[in-house]
Order: sequence, then C-alpha cells, then structure tokens
Amino acid sequence: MLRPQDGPTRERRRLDGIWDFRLDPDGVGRRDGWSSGRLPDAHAMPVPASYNDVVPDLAVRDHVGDAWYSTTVRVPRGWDGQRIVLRFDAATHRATVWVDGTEVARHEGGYTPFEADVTALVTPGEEARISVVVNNELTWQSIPVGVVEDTPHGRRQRYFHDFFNYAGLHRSVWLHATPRTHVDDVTLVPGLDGTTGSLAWDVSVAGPDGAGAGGSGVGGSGVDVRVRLTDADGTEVAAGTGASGTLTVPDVHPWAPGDGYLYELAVDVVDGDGDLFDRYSLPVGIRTVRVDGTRFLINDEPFYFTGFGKHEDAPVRGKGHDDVMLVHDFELLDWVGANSFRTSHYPYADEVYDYADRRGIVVIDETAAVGLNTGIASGIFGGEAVPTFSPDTVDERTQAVHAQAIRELVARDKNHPSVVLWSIANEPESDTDAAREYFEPLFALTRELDPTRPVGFVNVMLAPHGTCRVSELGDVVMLNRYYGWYVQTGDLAAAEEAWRAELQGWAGEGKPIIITEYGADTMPGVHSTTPVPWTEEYQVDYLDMNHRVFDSVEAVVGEHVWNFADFQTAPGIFRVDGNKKGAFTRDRKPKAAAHALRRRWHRTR
Ligand code: BDP
Repeated sequence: MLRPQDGPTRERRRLDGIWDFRLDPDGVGRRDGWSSGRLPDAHAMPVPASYNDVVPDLAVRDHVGDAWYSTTVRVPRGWDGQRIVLRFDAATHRATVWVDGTEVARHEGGYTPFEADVTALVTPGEEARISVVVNNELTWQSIPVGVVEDTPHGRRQRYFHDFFNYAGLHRSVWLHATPRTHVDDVTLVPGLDGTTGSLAWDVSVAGPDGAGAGGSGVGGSGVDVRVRLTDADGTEVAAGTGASGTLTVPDVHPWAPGDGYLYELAVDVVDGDGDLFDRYSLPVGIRTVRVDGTRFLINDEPFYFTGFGKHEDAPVRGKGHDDVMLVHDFELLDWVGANSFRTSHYPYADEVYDYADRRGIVVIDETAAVGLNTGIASGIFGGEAVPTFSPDTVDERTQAVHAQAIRELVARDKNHPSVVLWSIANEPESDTDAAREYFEPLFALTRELDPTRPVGFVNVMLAPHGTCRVSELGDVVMLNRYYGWYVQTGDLAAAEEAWRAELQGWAGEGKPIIITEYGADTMPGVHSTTPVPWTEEYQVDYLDMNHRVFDSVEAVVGEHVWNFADFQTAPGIFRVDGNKKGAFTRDRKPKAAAHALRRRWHRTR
C-alpha cells in the first residue's frame, strides 16, 4: 500500500481539520444509523489528535468503547475516470469506515495505515460523507494487550504498559486519486561496494492493464515498468526497465548517520508505446546495515547509537501527529547530540520516518507489542497475577494479530533508509518456554518479510542474563535496565556493581548490545546537594554511572535514555502527572540531564 502523493498522474487531498465527533459509550451508533448522514448531537474534534484531552471531561478522557467521527469532502472534479482511494494513516486502535452509508473498510491496529478503493461510491464534483467509528478497547487479543473491566461505575480499561491509552484519529486522513492501472507497491534494496552503489527494485502493478498486478504481470500485457534514479540535484544517475532489476550507481553518495543524502526514484508504468499510465516517486537512501560479531555496521562502519526511546506524546493533542513537534523534537535531538531513537512503543507517523531519512537520524522501528508481560503488571502496576501466555490471556489469536502488526510495519517502512533495525516487542515475558514458542515464528516471519535488516526484541529486567529464552533469536541484544532506579534506588555504587556484572554476562553472548532504556524519574526544579532520587542532580549522576558501565563493555553499541521527554501515563501512585524520566519536560524544556547528555554525546560524535 503506497502512500498518497502528488505527481503527473496522481493527486491527493488531505482531509484534516475539524470533524464532527461523538462518543458512543453504550454502543448504539450502528443501530441508530450514525454510519450515514450527519452525526446527531456532534461536538467539534480536530483531526489529527487524540480526543482524550481536547475536552475537559473525564467521560471523554477515560472513555472506553466506540467514538464516532464524521466529515464531508467534495471529490475534485478532475478525478473522473481515476481510481479514488480513502486512506487513514492511523485510527487507534481499530476502526470501521463508511462512505455515504456503505461500509468500505475495517482495520485492527492503531498505528499502521489502511485504505479503501471508493471509486464506485463517489462522484467527482459531488460531496461524499465519511463516517468512522474508532474503538479504543484493549483486550488479550489486541496489540497492545489490555483488559476491560465492568465495574459498578462503568467500564474501565486496564493495561500493562506505561503510557496513556490515547485514541482517535491520530494521523492524517486522505482522499487520493491514481490511474486505474497504477504502481501498487515498490520494494527497494540498496547495496554498496566501495564507491559504487546499487539499488535493487521490485515493482508490482495493479489495475485493468496491469494483468492483475505482480511483477510477473508486467511486460506480457503491454505494460512495462521504467525506473529512473536522480541525485539530489535532479541529475539522472541510473535507469532501468522491467518489474525488477538492479541499478548501479557509480560514485555513490551513501546515506549515512548525520548525512541524510537522498536520491529520488521515479517508477513509471508505461504502455507499449511508452505512454505514461502512472508514476510513483520515492526518496532513496543508499546504505547497508549488517551485524558482525558484536559490531553494528552501517555502510560497514561501526555505529554507536546515542539517543532516546521516544513517545508520540504532547499536551492537549496526545498522540496526534503535529509537524511543529516533529521538527522541534528533531532540532532537540540535534542539539543534544543524539544520532538515533527508538519508536517506543509503536510505529510512529509516516512523516517521522520521512524526516529521519532527510536528517540522517537512525531509527529502531518497533511494533505496538508492549505489555505482553503480566509479571510487570503484577510486580509494578499492581495488577492481577495471571499467566502471560495461556488460553485465557495471550494466545495464538494474539500471536496472529501480532504477526499482522509486523507485516504491516515492514510493508509500510521497508524503504526508509533511516530504519536499521526491527524491534518486534518491548519487554514481553521472555524467560519461559511459552514465550519462546510464541516468539520463534514471529522472528522467522520478520526475517522472511525483510531479510535485509537485523531484528530483535527488547528484554526486560525481570529476565536478566542467563534466564532469557528469547534473546538468542535476535541479531542484537536490546536491554531495558533500571539499576539505581527500580532496584538499588538511590544507591548508585551498588547499582553500578550489579549492572556491570549483568552486562558482562550479556557481552559473552557475542552480539551487539543496545541499551534501549535506562532512566530515572526527575521532577524539574527539584534540587539537592547530594544525589537524591527525583532531583535533577540524581538524574545526571544516574546517567554518569550508566555511562561508566557502558564504556567498560565493548559489546555495547548504543545508549538510548528513557525517555526523550516526560509523557502522560495512566493514573497511578508512582506517576506524578505522567512519567518523569524525560531528559526534557513534556513541553520540551531541558532538565540538567539534557545538558549532561549534550556534553557527552557531542564529545563522542
Ligand atoms: C519500562 C518500559 C517503559 C516504561 C519504563 C518506566 O519499557 O515503557 O515507561 O520502563 O518504568 O518498563 O519508566
């Protein structure tokens, strides 16, 4: 599923703005016909945004169930004869969509796009009504998982992850037009050999003249594919024909961390006379990624990750994508000396990866599989003690949903040079046979979908070295560790000793180790002469201690502080208006730690 774009054969219209909105706590909307016509008694709701914090009402913030959105769009007059597609960049966590009362799409998973061909339902020049119901319920069979409880005071959503269950239309909605015979998908694999680059392409074509899609359909049916690669100045550097092949790029300018050099590939579908059916253009970074022993190599150079686990989280808009926050956050990454981040704990908006490509920022791309661990839930979040994997909890249905989340992630992000590593889960239970059985096929699936990138998962402190059954399935070891915070709280000397001992154990595995989380909650403005937890001084000392440990273990190839910025969580007795482990506050003001990281990371760059 290719993203909408404007070009010689394609046009798109962004449907963002103020939509009609209404909660449906009793689930009556379908019965009462809210899927067609105007939404009765609607409020205004901006798209994109989470709905939770826009309205100062607990019933909205803590709503569990369906929420309806509706808007109208006038289909551009010029789209006659085109294929017209409605696309949602995301709807959290699941959605059903109608156009003028006809159901056109259903999608499960809150962080990846879906679309519907609505050509037969709309008329260019006329208005069409789009109605959407989004549902935010997390169950044992959703990714992430959760439990909805019926209480005397209403339904309550419980979940096992540490960020607020924001919901709604978090990203852009598009109506776009393509030719009926069109480029359906493009898969690119870059390569490097000295100063020569290569780019393998594989294009599928769909539509009446495309012989029903697929590279194999091309050629035999009077349709051909031509590809043309231009450099950043627009000069052609290579060209080819056919549904698949490999371009050679002499004197290549590789994409590299800190140097987001992008070529552009134009993919043309042409008829027998060379006339254009469709063109799809996409940015291309030519780089390689490889694990070699304990080294993580980008363009065959050892790479050391500096940066953060992030969140899509901001006041009022929640998880709603916002270009202002995007550009500002990347400026702050640059300021602090970060070369990378992890999309903890779900796939981020497409715009984030585009911008990472352009800025030369390296991305660890994560699925929304977080909280598959009832040990954390009962140990830290005070939940019930039930097994993680069982017929009543995480089961093969969950695994199928998880597999689909991986498929959609790889399909969406496979062509981004910034993405160098897949993370298929955060902190699942990983020290049991059941965990091993659950994860083995998911690792195999990820490798089958993308043999070109390493894959891993993020290991939790509850499965320390020597007990984890899943880590050996990964190409890298990713560790979240809180020595000096959740354990040895306030005792950095004891923390340092315990941490070094565990890390040395992991180093013996012979794989690169990325510390994907280490952090200490810190209230900005709280100070102390001695390092006391929650003070800005303690956060700095805590980070220094961690860095001493990392610097003493050669297999450590990266450090991602938890978190880039403070972020909202479910209410709880150990969260003060959310998680405070940010190096920046939620409104992006630096704590002392941000300055300390800046000193370290600009030195190591
Ligand atoms: C880890 C999780 C992360 C939490 C963090 C914390 O991966 O989502 O926010 O710890 O407790 O367990 O701050």
